[in-house]
Amino acid sequence: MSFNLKKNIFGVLPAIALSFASIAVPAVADSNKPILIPIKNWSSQIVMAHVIGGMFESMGNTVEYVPVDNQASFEAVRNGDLTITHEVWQSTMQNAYYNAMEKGGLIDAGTHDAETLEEMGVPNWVIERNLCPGLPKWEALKDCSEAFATPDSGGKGRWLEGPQSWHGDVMPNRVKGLGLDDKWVVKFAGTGDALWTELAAAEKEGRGTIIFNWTPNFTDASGFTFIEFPEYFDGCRLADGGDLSTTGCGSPRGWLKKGANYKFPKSHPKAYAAFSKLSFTTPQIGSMAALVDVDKMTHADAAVKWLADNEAVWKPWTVSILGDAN
Ligand code: TMO
Repeated sequence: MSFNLKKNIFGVLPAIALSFASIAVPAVADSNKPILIPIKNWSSQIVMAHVIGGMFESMGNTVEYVPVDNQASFEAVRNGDLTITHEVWQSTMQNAYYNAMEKGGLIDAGTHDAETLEEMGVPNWVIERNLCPGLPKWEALKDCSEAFATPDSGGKGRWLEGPQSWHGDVMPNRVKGLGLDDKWVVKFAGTGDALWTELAAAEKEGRGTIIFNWTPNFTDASGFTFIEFPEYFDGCRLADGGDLSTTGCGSPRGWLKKGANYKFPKSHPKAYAAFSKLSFTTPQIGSMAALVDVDKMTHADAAVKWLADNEAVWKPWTVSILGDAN
């Protein structure tokens, strides 16, 4: 087995084999098969995919980026169509994550330092201009919907949710559960980027806006306030057994996890060790998003810059216990 692996590497990657030969040959080498990394549809996830891919490449691995639907991606990790998943948001993804784990094939690869929240909110200037007196308490929404009406909202306030593929009907059920459906209507953004377009447009036009947003994100730095809804509890949502007396519950503050296909630690022991060690903070993830959403870089360029600016953060994760940093 180790003979075959060695032959494989020496045959297919002669340049790397040479550099191995000039130092000690490590006891366990990573497979030369590409590590399959998911690309979803929000900025920090895509930049982080390239950041982690760049880390793996710096260790001599090859990577491939695979565009995936978020909810289907956990099954893809389970069956090996993806090697890793690097941003598992508790509030909206824990069910799919634990379902895949229970079926077998997806393993827990640790937790980021950042705490997460995915929730409706307003840019701070909505509060400063007092466009909805009483915010951030949700009860304020009973009396300010007119200030949030748009041409497509039929006279009600527009509650701008992210793309429907992210959370299904959680928000329509929230609005009904809170008894706000005669005042507010949920509209789904076509893309994540449409949320930031709306933020900029509303500020320019000086009108109120309420959008779905999350932390960590670039808006942590620019000023955004999440609305305080009735507290989340396990089972309050419709999909988890709740009914309209409970679906008004807000989102939980939660963890941000990583996962991997169960073969990853065996096929790529060094990359797996680095992946299980890596842990990003709220400002680190916010800065990955900001390079794209504020500075307008491409995701790939943003990752190159982030890696160059943060070597002291990520390099230590790539050093294996064999002292072989490759
Ligand atoms: C999964 N997201 C961070 C977009 O809510």
